[in-house]
Amino acid sequence: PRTIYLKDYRKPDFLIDATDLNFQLYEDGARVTSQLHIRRNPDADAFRDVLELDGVELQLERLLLDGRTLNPDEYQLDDETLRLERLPKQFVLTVVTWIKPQENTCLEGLYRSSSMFCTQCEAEGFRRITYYLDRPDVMSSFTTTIEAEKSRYPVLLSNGNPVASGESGDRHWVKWEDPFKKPCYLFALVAGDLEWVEDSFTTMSGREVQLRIYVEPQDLNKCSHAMDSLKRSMTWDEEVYGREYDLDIFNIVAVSDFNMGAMENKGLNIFNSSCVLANPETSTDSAFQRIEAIVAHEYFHNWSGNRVTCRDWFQLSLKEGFTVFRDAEFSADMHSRAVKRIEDVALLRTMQFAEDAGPMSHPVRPDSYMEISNFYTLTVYEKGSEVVRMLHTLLEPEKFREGSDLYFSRFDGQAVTTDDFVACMEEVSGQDFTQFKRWYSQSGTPVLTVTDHYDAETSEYRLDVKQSCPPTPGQQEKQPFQIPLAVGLLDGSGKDMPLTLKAGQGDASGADGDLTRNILVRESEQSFVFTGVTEKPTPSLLRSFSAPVRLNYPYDRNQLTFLMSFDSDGFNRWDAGQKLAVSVFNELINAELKGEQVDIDERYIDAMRQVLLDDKGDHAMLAKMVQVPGVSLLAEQAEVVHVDAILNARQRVHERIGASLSELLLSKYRQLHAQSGNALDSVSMGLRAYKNACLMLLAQGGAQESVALAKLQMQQAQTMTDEFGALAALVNGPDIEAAQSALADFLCKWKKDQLVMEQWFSVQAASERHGALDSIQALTAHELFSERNPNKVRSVIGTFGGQNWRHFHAADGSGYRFLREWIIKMDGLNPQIASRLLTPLTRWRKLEPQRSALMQKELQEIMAHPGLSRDAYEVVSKSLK
Ligand code: HT7
Ligand code: ZN
Repeated sequence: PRTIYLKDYRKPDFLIDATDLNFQLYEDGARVTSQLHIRRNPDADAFRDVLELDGVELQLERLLLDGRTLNPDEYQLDDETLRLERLPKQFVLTVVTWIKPQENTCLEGLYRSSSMFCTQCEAEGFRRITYYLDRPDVMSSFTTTIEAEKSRYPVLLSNGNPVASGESGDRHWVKWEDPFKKPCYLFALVAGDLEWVEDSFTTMSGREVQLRIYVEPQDLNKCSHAMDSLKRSMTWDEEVYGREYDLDIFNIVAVSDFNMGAMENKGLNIFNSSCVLANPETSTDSAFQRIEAIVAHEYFHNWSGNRVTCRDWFQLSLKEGFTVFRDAEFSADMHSRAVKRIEDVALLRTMQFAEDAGPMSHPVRPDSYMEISNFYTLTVYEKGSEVVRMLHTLLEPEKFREGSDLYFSRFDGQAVTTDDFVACMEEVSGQDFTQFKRWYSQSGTPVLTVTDHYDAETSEYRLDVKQSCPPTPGQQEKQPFQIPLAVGLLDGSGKDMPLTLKAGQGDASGADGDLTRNILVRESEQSFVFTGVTEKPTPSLLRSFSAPVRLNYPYDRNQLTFLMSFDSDGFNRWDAGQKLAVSVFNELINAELKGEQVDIDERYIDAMRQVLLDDKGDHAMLAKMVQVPGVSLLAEQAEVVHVDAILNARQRVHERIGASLSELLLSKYRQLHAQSGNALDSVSMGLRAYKNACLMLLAQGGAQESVALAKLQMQQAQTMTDEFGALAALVNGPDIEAAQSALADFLCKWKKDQLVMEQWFSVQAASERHGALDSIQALTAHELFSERNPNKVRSVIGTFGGQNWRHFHAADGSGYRFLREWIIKMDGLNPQIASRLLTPLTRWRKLEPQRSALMQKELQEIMAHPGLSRDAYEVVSKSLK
């Protein structure tokens, strides 16, 4: 496959001013007639008189130029392009294609999900519908007419507003008009026998917007949470960003077969049903929170993505990084800011850091790709959001808002770049972000190594900061980054000391006397001196995770327990606990590798005890504080991953927590259980999260009492959080029979609900006890499993590869072999899904030699498979390089 480079970007030679689409939908296929009003681009870099339209798996039925049918010798057609030459300056091209949505298993373009037709066009799906200039910088006015059998497809939807409709015989049609120009990746169509819930929203200028969520009839009772979330998002975007919705209607549709979470098509968002449907009986609190965040994310794209879009796909983070930042701030405002930050940083540290250190490592703005779908990554999304967060920190909220206002007004209706975005931030703040922009162009996770020195005589406290960034594919050497490092200094009683930075010793945001200062690290080695520091402080570094870096500071365990108790920064209190836990784990792992026995440091158990004894703290936060670091985090932090040693260390820690803290855990559990109830507010959710964390710790520690408690909780549960929390505790607890019978009861109760069943599949696929390979194979043979449904494949195969460290990494290589077989099977059906399943195998270089060799062998087998998709080829070939 061909590699596409950012440096080769050229403006389009032709523009499409208007796109009129007509869809005739049938049971055996669809006829698409498009009328494209095309003209030469007056601003083209160097005009070439060749129009190359993208098209994949299309049957071309007719092609007309200004109404005249073209003969096959007047154009050239191959697998991916339709080429026309010697064209007038301006013309109407009519293209008639026949496509087969029924046979579309890759779920790009127009496809069937259950009994409906739906589309997914980002990034390059539109070319599977008709021949087109399928690139985001070609923006066009769309009208769409959909015609289908009325009884099967009473609902016909597209972007914009419905402007006409009619019927003839058993068929009907609706014409939609989108008043905003858009690139074709934002096109959408849905046809089906759907029902809907409706509400309305009055915008800040007083316009009334009709809001609808369309679902299959059995899901009507699962829409209210998404609707409320949508209205909250609309209000928040008006209040925080001054962004008003711009159409008269906003539609959401839930579909069960979808490759990602959701899609922000203009005025017609399409959602994976798991990311929009919820009610308390069937959905956990985490699902409620995830849905709220995704509804917000897609809605926010209306401005950050749709009104202002990307010039090319290298700029993907322009819309995704910014929109993730926006949705994270929304969630932080709706719930606990510290908890949201903890969740986001935990994801970044375990998954994005691993990506950035692996063979697919790429900058936030990649400079090349073979298949763009492979670049919808944690780096583009989550690290991209961290980059925007740093700009927010550097500008502070008011200036950042000014910059965002300038960006939206200057580039409204245009397709632009991350440089354009940063230029707006420079312009309003007067800051120079030349160095800062390295965050977009350099890959890899920077490492900050900090040491300190206190001088009692001068009352000066100095931080010596070194930065470096490891080599990544294609980037051996890195230039220093501009890094905002948030610092606080605690006195002996745990209080923040006012901070004064010595003049001439680097810059920092904020003012002298502030309790947290963002010092600006720009050099590879730099020192910062604080004056008036009356005693040797304990530094609280990288508060709120002010930059996406690895921080090395030689904390001793006493300092960490001190920070856990006293740091005024909630995130850093949690992080001190994490650091303490990781250092204890590393000690255990290293000892085991040397064949030695060490005791588990009592300070860790004591710190856990202190958390459990805390009666005042926020429960959602305490739930995070008692969590034992997962295998993925420990593996990510290791130089070489020794799976058995990590699993054994975790087992020992869990047993020790069970032995030392089970009384406390039991009483905490009982206390929280009595308080938690079934309400959906943040406080109740926090209580349930903490309660279920205690139950899980009891179960993992082997406490027999956990079995009876979990059974009872399951029987009496009024929310899925409690029911599923109890099931998970049984599945990870000491009584295998109790777990089997709970799984059977759960299946019997919920087998009609696909989304609940996805949870049932994944709790088993992740389980060290119940997720041995033969059980996983049995799950894939289950009548409710379907290889055509991405959610099911993710629940079983994705969870097994990504979370089940014991059985996926079985020493005989059986887990790797199984995954390879599934990757090859899925590659023939749905390459995007196959490519994502590859991730755990791509980490082979980090594993100890025997496992590493077994994993590498499976990758080589995949590589040798004939007809491998471009998606899988890119990932496998880069992993083996
Ligand atoms: N912008 C959306 C991206 C997306 C997507 C990309 C590739 C293949 C399928 C997809 N479905 C949705 C999602 C978002 O970030 O909002
Ligand atoms: Zn997005």
